[in-house]
Amino acid sequence: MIQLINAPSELGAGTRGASLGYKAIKTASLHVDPTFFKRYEPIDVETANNLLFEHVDNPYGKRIKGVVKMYRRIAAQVAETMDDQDFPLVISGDHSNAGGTIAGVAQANPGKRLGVVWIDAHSDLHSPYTSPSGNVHGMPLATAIAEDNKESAINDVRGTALRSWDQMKGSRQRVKPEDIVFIALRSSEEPEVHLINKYNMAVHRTEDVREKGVKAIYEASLERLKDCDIIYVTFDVDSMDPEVSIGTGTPVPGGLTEAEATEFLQLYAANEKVACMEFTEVNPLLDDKGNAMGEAAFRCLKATVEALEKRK
Ligand code: 6HN
Ligand code: MN
Ligand code: MN
Ligand code: MN
Repeated sequence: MIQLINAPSELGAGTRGASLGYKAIKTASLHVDPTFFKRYEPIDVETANNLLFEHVDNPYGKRIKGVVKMYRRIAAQVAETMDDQDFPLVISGDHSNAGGTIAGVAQANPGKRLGVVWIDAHSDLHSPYTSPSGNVHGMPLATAIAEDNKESAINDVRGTALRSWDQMKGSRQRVKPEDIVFIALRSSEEPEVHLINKYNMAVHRTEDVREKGVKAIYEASLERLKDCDIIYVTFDVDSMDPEVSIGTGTPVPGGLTEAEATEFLQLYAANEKVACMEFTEVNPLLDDKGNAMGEAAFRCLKATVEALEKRK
């Protein structure tokens, strides 16, 4: 059974509104498939968005204590869902939550090698030592590989931010860095590029998708992850071009079309190795075309769920 998990935390984002992403997607469903969220009623993860109203005291890991709280809650829910042999499909507010999702997948699958497909304009490989913004949604993938990247440090991190960061990244890698594949990546800062090169992570840019086609890139990603037992696929909607995805916190030109994104999601959803997926970073407050982003995300979600259903 597919289990939607609604985790509308926006503590890791730099702009406000991603906690409304799930509501935007649900509202969009009314025009397209009004019974969808009755058939796939999500489990709600309790948020800590009340912390948005408190003073930010960690410039290099803004609201990081709250993000750690969300990690624990999301990891527990994802692990429980997998223990129940259901498929967790997480709809999260900002992308920091994905670190909790990955922790939950790892927890429920001890001894299994976990690969990650990161469909995103960004690589989200920062640590508090390297982050240019201090926004924790730029850090989840570094927690999955337990990477400080101190050799690229630009920030002098101390105190509670450090303790929270150590809690987030845990003491061991949940994912091997060479088991990460990026799709539609086009905005990384220097410390992230350093890690991508150091660990030889696989990168497929939008141009590569255009040149070779979605299917070929999908197949290349599977070849790369052939020694992995299970795969987690994350879908940051800013992987799509701002023409589709203006309703997101950090849009970047040169992204996927909705059709390309949908084809990727359908292919991954149909693959038995894929054990968990996540949709993230829908922000209707930034959408200048009504709820266009929520509508596109809902169409992508529906196509994903239909492909998952066909597996059985
Ligand atoms: N996301 N690399 C930038 C930063 O502030 O760390 C942007 C991160 C965006 C994160 O979209 O999930
Ligand atoms: Mn992201
Ligand atoms: Mn992004
Ligand atoms: Mn709007």
